[in-house]
Amino acid sequence: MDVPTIDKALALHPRTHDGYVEYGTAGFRTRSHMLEHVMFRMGLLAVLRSKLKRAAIGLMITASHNEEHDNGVKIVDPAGEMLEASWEQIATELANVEDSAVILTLQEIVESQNIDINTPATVIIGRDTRSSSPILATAAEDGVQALKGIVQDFGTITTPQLHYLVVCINTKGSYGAPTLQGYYEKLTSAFKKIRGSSVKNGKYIPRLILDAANGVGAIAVEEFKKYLDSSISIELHNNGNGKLNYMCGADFVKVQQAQPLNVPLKPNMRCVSIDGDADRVIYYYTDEQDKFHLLDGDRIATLIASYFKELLLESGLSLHLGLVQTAYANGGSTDYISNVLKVPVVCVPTGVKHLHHEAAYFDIGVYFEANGHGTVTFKSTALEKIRNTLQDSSLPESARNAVAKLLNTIQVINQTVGDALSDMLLVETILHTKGWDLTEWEKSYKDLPNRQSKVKVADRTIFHTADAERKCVEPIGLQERIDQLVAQYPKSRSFVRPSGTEDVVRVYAEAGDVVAAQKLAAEVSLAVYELGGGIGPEPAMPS
Ligand code: NG1
Ligand code: ZN
Repeated sequence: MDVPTIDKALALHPRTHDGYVEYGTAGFRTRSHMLEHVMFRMGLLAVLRSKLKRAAIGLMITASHNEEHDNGVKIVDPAGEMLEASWEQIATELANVEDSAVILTLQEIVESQNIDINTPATVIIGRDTRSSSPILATAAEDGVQALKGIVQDFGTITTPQLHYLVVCINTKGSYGAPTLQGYYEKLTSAFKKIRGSSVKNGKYIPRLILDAANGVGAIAVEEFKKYLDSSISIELHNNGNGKLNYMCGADFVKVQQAQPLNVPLKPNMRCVSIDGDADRVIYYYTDEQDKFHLLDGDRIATLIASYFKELLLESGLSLHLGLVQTAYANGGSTDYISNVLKVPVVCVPTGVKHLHHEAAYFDIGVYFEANGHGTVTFKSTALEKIRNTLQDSSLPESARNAVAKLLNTIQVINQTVGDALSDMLLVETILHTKGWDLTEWEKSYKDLPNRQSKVKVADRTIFHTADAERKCVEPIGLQERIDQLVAQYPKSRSFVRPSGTEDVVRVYAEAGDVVAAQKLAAEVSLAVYELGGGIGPEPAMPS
């Protein structure tokens, strides 16, 4: 390690405040002015991780669906997955030590992880459109260069594009060409091939309205449009002409269960919202009575799983298909998956890192958070089996067609991480194949009415959960109180957990009717406030 060089760079990005930052659900995320030294140090850390893994590591500078004043960084491991859990603690420690202890901490990491410091390192950097992102990206680059790592800066890109690029670079192009052009070409050429020239089918019309949350996804949508030609028409709104994530985007639409700002909705028109870094997607429409209908991540997961199940049946392929959800999945969807689709379903803690990991146990693993973050993973052995089956000339033509369709569909999917725009192309492919509009899609099952709320507490680290976050073990007594409240409402369920991206405790409640869901969410919020050290105004009961 070249100590004078690191020292010099360190002086450019000093730790100017003593707020504690933690590697949470999706990396570090907080007010942007608290992050410059964190970015510099994550540049350093990414170099060490790259040396250890002998592969390129990714750094994505974004705070996703948070407000403009926040920012953050997600570290991407060589196979495109989120940073390995054991390194989250290492990252947190390095982010928080005094400037004077940085070099010592780096040396400790090198020793404890047995890193050969002479191994070359590459760090791939991307950033979203926030005004704080360029400065933070520079800090990260300075960190990489201080440890003599090579920086590959892709500038302003979406989070899933960064994951894609990391995988392509590390697999020397076998997943796809390691360029943005490669990304757009791979996804869109498969999409266009599947739909062919008859872009309309039954109730399916190749037209949609897209709300890009005024984020980086808008840039990607404009690019996609060039490659998609006339295969689908996308009317883009919130393209950056308004405030990032303000009353728009996938998170707003999902949590508020309402239409976004500045998107002119026509009755029954298919609408899509993505989030600020384009890794979440949500569908919705308003009917003739102006009633809002949401088709969220659970709905997308079930659509995809049912489609793969059909393709597997038609092709005669015997592969293990499974679905992964979190506690936020609507009870209506879980019922439908288990009892109608009859596909195995697993529940894991919040955060794609948990979902992705679990999905990888299935030959074909469909995973989605209710908020619209998810994708499909395929085991390499499954891919091989599918490819070999295509060569089997003894198969009936219908089975061969199903296998070919399966292979093309796989190309539309960004398997490296949830990708709003790849997921959208996949949903569009399935709706087109089935000849469905959103009302047809919605018929498959009924969502239970649900509410999400947030409670501010003095210290959210006192909250501990178990059973994939469905039970709260601390503060003591809170779970008993939740159980008593839940027992008052038929078909209800509620749980609480500390957020990993905001300084709040989240409350989820669902019940047989809307009023009950609202009341339950409010009562559980009050219990959190009373037993968990709530601060500020007491949660209000619905009027
Ligand atoms: P937290 O803040 O830990 O609830 C939120 C989402 C996660 C995930 C991350 C990362 C909900 C309830 N939580 O995490 O699912 O997407 O942000 O962006 O939607
Ligand atoms: Zn996001």
